[in-house]
Amino acid sequence: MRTQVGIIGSGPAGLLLAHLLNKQGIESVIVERQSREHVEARIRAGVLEQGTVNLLREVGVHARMECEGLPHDGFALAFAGRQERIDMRAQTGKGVMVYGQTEVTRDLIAARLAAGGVIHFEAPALAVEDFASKQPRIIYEKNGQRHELTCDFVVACDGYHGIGRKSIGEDKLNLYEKLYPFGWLGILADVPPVDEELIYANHARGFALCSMRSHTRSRYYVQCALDDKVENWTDDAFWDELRRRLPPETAERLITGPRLEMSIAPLRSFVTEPMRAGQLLLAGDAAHIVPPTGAKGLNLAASDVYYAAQALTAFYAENRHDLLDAYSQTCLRRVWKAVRFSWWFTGLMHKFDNDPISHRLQVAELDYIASSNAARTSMAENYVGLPF
Ligand code: FAS
Ligand code: PHB
Repeated sequence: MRTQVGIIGSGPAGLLLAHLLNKQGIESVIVERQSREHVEARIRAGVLEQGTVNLLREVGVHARMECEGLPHDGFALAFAGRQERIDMRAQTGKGVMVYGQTEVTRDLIAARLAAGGVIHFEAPALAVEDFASKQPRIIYEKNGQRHELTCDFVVACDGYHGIGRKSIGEDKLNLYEKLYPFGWLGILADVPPVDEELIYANHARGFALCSMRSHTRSRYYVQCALDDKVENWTDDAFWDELRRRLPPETAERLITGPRLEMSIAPLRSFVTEPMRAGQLLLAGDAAHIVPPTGAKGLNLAASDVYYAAQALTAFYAENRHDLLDAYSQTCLRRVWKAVRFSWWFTGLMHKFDNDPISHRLQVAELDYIASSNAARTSMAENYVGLPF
């Protein structure tokens, strides 16, 4: 089998890339390890930057987001028993869209298949071969049979555990990694959100986040130990711990209910350099991971594939190689700024040790941000997303 661009992975990166390429008349095929049901059941990110919203509009996969998504102009920082709002719209002229990654993925898959796009589900890629040549091949398995997909280019959008990086050989890459000594315990429940906007809470017991998926479905997180387990938590234990970490008047408003889902995600900062080897490009989590504190993961995947689509379009339309040659550097310039913001915001909001001065320093910085227009602007412009 042959195509112009072979894509590994049907997460947000792979799906959005296929749509962007299709818009330019460039053919692609996606191979995805999991079933469609599995991919569409994943519960992950919740916040879309304006740039990501613009790309979904550009590829015409925005109708449900416009209808069901929640435009937000601000979020709150909760600390020392109080809540301070960061007005993104006033500080930057921009906001964000609260619309779950689960829905984005469902919308992108449905639109791709409706347009006749090819997504091979339950088709794990085993390797990428000959990516130094002009005819790289994706070796994948489907129904127990081994298949080869010959391409002009391969874009590995296969996440942190994918084979894209491994095909290049991690010994040939510069890998930067920081593991955080805690995780996020998340609950999804059909209860109204405690507030109209997101609340990021710093507390001596640990971090908490109040988010949502709609006016009737909420997503909450509490920082937990790395070795914690979902089975250690009853629903009530989660709600009690969340209440302890919120300002009293917010905690009083909390409406609780039974979990639809509960899971623990580890936190890491991870960057791969470079993000290209010959005709093989890396995009999204395949190349970098950020702690979800800054809501950057999904949005970095979007900017990577924006740059990849621009570079591939210049190649096919004008036989230009310059954007391809600059792909890695262009992506990484934005990636590292988002990695830095996510690392900084994670350091500001989470409990790292039991040293009393650590929490006092965090509260002092939060108090400074609340009282400084310059600090609020800096935080807001990073949160809404730096320009593509
Ligand atoms: P993805 O991991 O989404 O997609 C990769 C795809 O490749 C998957 O479908 C996988 O099955 C497939 N694949 C892997 N190996 C393959 C192979 N060998 N062959 C074929 N297919 C293969 N970000 C936020 O901004 N906020 C959050 O709250 C947040 N929460 C998260 C919670 C968890 C548990 C995880 C893991 C991530 C979370 N993220 C969050 C980050 C997340 O949203 C990612 O940034 C986003 O999914 C990135 O999209 P992709 O790069 O497409 O990678
Ligand atoms: C979510 O709604 O899942 C969410 C929102 C903001 C974050 C992380 C996760 O920073």
